[in-house]
Amino acid sequence: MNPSTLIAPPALVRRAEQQDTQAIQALDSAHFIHPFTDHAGLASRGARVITHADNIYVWDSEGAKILDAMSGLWCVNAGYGRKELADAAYQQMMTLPFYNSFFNTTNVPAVQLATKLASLAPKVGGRSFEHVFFSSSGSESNDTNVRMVRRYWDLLGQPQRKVIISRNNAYHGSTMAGASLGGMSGMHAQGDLPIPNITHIEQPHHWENALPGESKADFGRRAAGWLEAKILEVGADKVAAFIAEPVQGAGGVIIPPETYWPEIQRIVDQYGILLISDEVICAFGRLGHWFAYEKFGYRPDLVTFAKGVTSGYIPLGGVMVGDRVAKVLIEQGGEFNHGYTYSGHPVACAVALANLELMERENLVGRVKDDVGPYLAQRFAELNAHPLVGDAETCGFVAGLVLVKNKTTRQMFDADLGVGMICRGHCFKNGLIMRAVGDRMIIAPPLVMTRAQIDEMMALIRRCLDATLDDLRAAGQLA
Ligand code: PXG
Repeated sequence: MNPSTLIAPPALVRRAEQQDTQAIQALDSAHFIHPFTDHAGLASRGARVITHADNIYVWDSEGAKILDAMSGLWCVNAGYGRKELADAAYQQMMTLPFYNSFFNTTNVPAVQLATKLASLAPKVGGRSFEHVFFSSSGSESNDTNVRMVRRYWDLLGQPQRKVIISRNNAYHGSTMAGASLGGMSGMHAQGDLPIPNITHIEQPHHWENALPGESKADFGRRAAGWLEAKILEVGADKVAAFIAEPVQGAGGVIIPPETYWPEIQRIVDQYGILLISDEVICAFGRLGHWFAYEKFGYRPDLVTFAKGVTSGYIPLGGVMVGDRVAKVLIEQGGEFNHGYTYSGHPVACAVALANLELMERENLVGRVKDDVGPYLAQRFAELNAHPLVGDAETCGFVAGLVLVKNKTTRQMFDADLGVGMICRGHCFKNGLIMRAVGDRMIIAPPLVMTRAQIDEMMALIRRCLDATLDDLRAAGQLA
């Protein structure tokens, strides 16, 4: 490790720098159980130690500067190194670092944030979101959704409405309810999931699930129809809610056809079931709107949020509770026996307020919608000409492409080859963080990214695709 190659890390971080990378890796392996990690494999390689960050870049303990096209984990919307957010946390910690909001108490930042979020949530079809329930993560928020939805139907005298319909390959978190709502078979296989009364339909993934020659529009309507078929299979009087991400994130940036959401809205309306929009990734400017349901024009009853609300600077999540549910819970519900120690944490809420203020001041949402978002769309679509690339498309500031063996026949590579991981390896080597989901390569850049930085990122992506192509040619996997 050569600390002199590091660019002005803050003092606190520098202390970690002065330790040896290998020593940190050894301690990491000895004591730290990471999320979703094969620890035997990690111990043999050693974890990459990320030490500091600024704007859209992170640095590791070996001094490598890496363009973070994943915003940390879909969350650092305002970019790294924002002093305003650190100041907000400091001020709030010195004023009131913690107090609970259980026993008829409240705190000012939580009230202000709830008010602010209510004002930012667009009203569609006469429905509004005047109420917010706070948690500390997306997973907790989705557990809250399950509790709230069941409570709602109990209060309405329909306790048999227990079933929540979700989608295969969805991600809704890692708690028991979150993982059950999610449609990740690898997660279900560990832990006897899903929990009862959660069932799944197929995702609206045109590339994988369309019939030969089926247009995106036709496929979108057909894919929405799977919800109606499932409602009828379960029994319409037993279905409580449908939950979905506006655009599936962790599943590989699966962007639904434009016809999908309107048809979903028609179906949930027809059967009177609640609609939950899980916007943990998609809200707070990611798709060029404060909330993504506005982009697609549907009317959810509950909206899950987390990540971007604080730009990831501090854990905070929650549920925007629409009038339909709030009215019943508040007017008929009495005490709802649910809540977390950190619901409405004053420091987290103060940081969120500072983050939203910063996003407004810098028009981060508007520029994704009208400026850098369309520019990214244009530049990313150019990748469709690359011999390895199928279906490169963006939605606001998320983007995905699939690495294919044959573009015309849509033949994929043998999964054992791990082509996505080969590409991801090249990305790291070339100073770019891009995620692989199977053979899909995905990005979700910080919203502060400039056009020049988009060009810089696209040059890196192209270089990594070329290097992957060279490897595959050398291995005789391509013509
Ligand atoms: N819902 C959605 C839509 C998410 O993307 C969660 C809920 C859970 O949030 P918490 O804060 O409990 O993690 C998420 C989280 C990936 C990846 O590999 C994505 C997430 C988390 C971890 C990894 O892309 N999204």
